[in-house]
Amino acid sequence: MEEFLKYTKQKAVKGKASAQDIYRILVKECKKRMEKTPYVEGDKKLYYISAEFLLGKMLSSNLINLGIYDEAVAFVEKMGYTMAEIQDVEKEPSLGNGGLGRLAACFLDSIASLNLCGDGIGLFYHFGLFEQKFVNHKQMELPNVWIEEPSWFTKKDTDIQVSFPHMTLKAVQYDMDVIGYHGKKNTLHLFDVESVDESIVKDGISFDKTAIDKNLTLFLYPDDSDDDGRLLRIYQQYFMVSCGAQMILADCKKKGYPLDKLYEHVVIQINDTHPTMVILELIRLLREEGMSLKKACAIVEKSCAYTNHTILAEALETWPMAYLKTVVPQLVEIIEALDLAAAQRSDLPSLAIIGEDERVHMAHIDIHFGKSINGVAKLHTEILKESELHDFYNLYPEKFNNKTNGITFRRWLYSCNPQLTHQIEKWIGKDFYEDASKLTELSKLKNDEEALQTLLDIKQIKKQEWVEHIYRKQGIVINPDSIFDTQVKRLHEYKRQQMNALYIIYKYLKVKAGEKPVRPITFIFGAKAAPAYTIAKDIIHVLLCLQDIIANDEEVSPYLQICFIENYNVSEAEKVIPASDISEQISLASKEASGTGNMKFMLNGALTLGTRDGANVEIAQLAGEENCTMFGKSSDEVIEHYAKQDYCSKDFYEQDELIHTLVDFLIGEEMTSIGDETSLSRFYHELLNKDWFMTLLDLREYIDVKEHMLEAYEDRHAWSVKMLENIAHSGFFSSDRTIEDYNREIWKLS
Ligand code: 8GP
Repeated sequence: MEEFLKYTKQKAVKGKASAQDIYRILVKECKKRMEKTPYVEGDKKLYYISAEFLLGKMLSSNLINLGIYDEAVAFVEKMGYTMAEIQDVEKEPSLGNGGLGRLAACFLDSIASLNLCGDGIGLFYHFGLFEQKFVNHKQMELPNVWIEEPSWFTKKDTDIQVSFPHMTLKAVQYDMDVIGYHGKKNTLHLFDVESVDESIVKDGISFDKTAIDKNLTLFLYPDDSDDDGRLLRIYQQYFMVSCGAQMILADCKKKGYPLDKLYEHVVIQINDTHPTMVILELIRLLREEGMSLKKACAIVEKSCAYTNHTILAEALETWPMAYLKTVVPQLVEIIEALDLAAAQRSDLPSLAIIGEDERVHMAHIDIHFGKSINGVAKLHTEILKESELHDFYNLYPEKFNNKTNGITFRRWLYSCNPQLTHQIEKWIGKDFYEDASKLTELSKLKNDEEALQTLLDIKQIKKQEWVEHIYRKQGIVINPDSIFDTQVKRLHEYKRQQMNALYIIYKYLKVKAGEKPVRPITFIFGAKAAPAYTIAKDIIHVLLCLQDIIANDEEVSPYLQICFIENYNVSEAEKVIPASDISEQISLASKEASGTGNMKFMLNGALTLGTRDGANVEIAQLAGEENCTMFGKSSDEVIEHYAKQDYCSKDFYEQDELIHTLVDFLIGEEMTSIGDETSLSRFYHELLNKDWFMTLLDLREYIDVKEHMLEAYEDRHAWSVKMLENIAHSGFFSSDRTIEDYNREIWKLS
């Protein structure tokens, strides 16, 4: 680390080094070492194609994986800063939206750390997912400007071009080194269009959706509520997969691999259906190489695997054939051929590639013409097999498998919670760094009063840090001795932030009636709503209004507080998760495929308050039911309600006085005096007349168990034992384990 020392001498003496200066030095040092790091080599290579890579800031993560984190911290402190202050300088890449994108980033880290040869392929969005601002209790969207110097990405020479009917777009390639933990490196390849033009973005995030050459890589998930938006998404998807497929085949040719043995050297993991067209594009390119259609299909089927991340019907992409004819006419003949081939395997209309409505079912292409389909938690995979994709499962039972999600502990423990990490090292030694299952040894401390107190003390330190952070960021003063009850995730009705809001109304009314909680509670939220998702934005509005009503009520504010984190992203998650006491995982059972936030909270000693959904089920099994609070109707019951169509929210409203009162509050005097009546009443009517995600079904039980949980917090000893047991049993959720599973059962890399 001579670079650091040289610098210390030059600048420290003069006392002039700014946080920016130090950040630059550290990036330079990392990049120097990364350049020297050899690539992981292998006879077979994985390509993980994804519309999103929600990377988070990269400095700490790279320092950790390069093995120079402690040295860097010492340097930073010598210069009079904390690592957090230096890390703050970096802008977070805005290349993802939620779980699926963050999972892709954790996977890249684990793939390299396990010394597996595997690269990522995606798009280089200039503004990515929008930046969220709150104005008048509402979400506003702005372009998220994140590209800056120094950058972890390097522009590479490429002659890749992608042709559409009226234009050919030249690709620009940005590569980022992905360093494994004390190991070698892989690459993330992100593609941009040469003709992109940032200046067409006006008024927040509006732009001309038809100017494809200029807009293709501006935003992640551009608004698809109209035809132009939907066409743009197809342009994006095809551009991404065509660049990827061209790169993969060129790599193979360069290495001298015969293309008819592609599957021996290449495996492509398709992250949800956004990259599905890679199957079609590979077939097209192989045919251009002179291969027959039949042979090309067979080779591609053996090379591709698909991960499903959601069972929400509206998220399973189907594109009208007419759109595909407009954007990718060169693929249409292949789609029709695959549709015929699929029909020969099964004549069930539910398995067709081209539906009767002339829409192309993207997931069906993956399942028929890929070798594997996996869900992301045990329950999710069971639901896929038993109901959602049951006919497919009957046809291809051998293709279905489960890969329960995981998270990289290097970011979600070592980097975001060094205090806890060091303490764990003191307790059980260093082995857990390489093998997370070793964390179970922590259970031996469950009768050790001193250790348990240390756990509580570390939580308190993290709470204090967060309180200071949120004050600096949003000017909100939070009581660090309150209970931190946190729900941070994308905003979606199925995740039921609205149920939490109704609980807060319940609590508010209780305090007004003189029933004060033993200890103050801080309800923390963080969530972005898709710009065109009106009801989700209404829910944000409800929460922001409540935040204000409570803050301005002298009777209530000493006991209750809401803090809605603005522009919630990976960096915010890294700060709030270690500080939280309660992890809200309250989706309607059967709807959350897995969840990965739930795992991050568990690892950092927060207790789960959750439904039996997604990976919550596995969390409760591992940590022990007694160390979590589970509630709500089971996924079987929920699926039955959908089948019978017998859930009626109005019945709950009419038959339960309490629910009636809570729901009415939404359009009552307090709310309408500061909120937007149209938005509030739209949401009120949605709850009463539709409530597609059954908020009122579980509300009563939610209130009951949450009350108990808050009471249980007062037994600090018992609570700390639960914290310990959660941390001790979180090792299974390391993404290293997940990646080992993928590799053993699907990728088979050496
Ligand atoms: C998410 C699932 O909702 C979540 O349960 C799961 O943990 C995560 O994927 C990783 O598997 N799904 C998405 O993020 C998703 O479907 N995003 C679509 C908007 C693209």
